[in-house]
Amino acid sequence: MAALLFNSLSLVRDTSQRLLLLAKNSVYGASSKSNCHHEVVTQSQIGDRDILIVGDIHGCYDEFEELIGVARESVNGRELYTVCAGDMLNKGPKSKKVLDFLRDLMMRGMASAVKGNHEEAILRQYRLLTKDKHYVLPKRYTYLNEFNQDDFAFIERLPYSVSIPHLNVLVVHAGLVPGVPLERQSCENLCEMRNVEVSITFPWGLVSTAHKKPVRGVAWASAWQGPQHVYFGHDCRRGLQRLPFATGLDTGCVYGDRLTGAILDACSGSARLVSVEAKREHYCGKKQAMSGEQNVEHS
Ligand SMILES: [Mn+2]
Repeated sequence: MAALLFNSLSLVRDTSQRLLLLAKNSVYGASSKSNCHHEVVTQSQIGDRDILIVGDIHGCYDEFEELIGVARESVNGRELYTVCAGDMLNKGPKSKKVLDFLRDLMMRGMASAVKGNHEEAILRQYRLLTKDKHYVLPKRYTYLNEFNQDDFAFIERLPYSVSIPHLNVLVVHAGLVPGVPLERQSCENLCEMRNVEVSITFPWGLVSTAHKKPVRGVAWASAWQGPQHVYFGHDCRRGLQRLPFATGLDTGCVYGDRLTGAILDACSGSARLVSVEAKREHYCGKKQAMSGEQNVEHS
């Protein structure tokens, strides 16, 4: 790929050899994230297990446990491989329990998970705590007092994407800029974007800009044309999204709606959805989140 950098702009050729000028807030090159890495899950790791991909859990442990149970029942009690699409923690009532449960699944080779913007937010609080021993956690983060160093290290190690190549599937928390290879996507966008704006600019060609708020451009998933099918969360405003090459799974469990997962057939990768109802409204703020007006960190 040819690449040319101009301050905050870069000119690259995309996977279809079209010229792309990537603006700031868009994608190119190394991320500022300190630990921006990607995980690949191979066929030999998964074996003959179907895969359950789960949308934003946000500390809703009871619903998460129930969803896994319902999903297992639907495959006649067989073991599943679970992949969480980010924002497993924060906002909801039992983040520590979700973390412990997920880590246990991972240690037994039964799960993977990507980092979401809420895991990033937790790590920011952790960095403030380690920098200043007098730092007082904001009220909404006081539950982090239950977390130990290993817990934060676990969150830090989470990848920004999980690829399942033999099923042509990719899992990220928020989105991708169409036409740009995974290794050139910015990790900020992978866990925060909602929209993409593509415009033709003389003499550069196509300009792709990612937006965190769904104000300008279109839902990135509607512009995504593969090659992988992407499963993602983060966008409870749009809720369930079923598109030819992308499936959005954030159905607002923490706001009292549903927790949704996709069960992928081990051989064909074909997906069917499964969901459970939220036990209650765990977090007030649905109106703001649904309107897309909230600060991205809080949505
Ligand atoms: Mn999110």
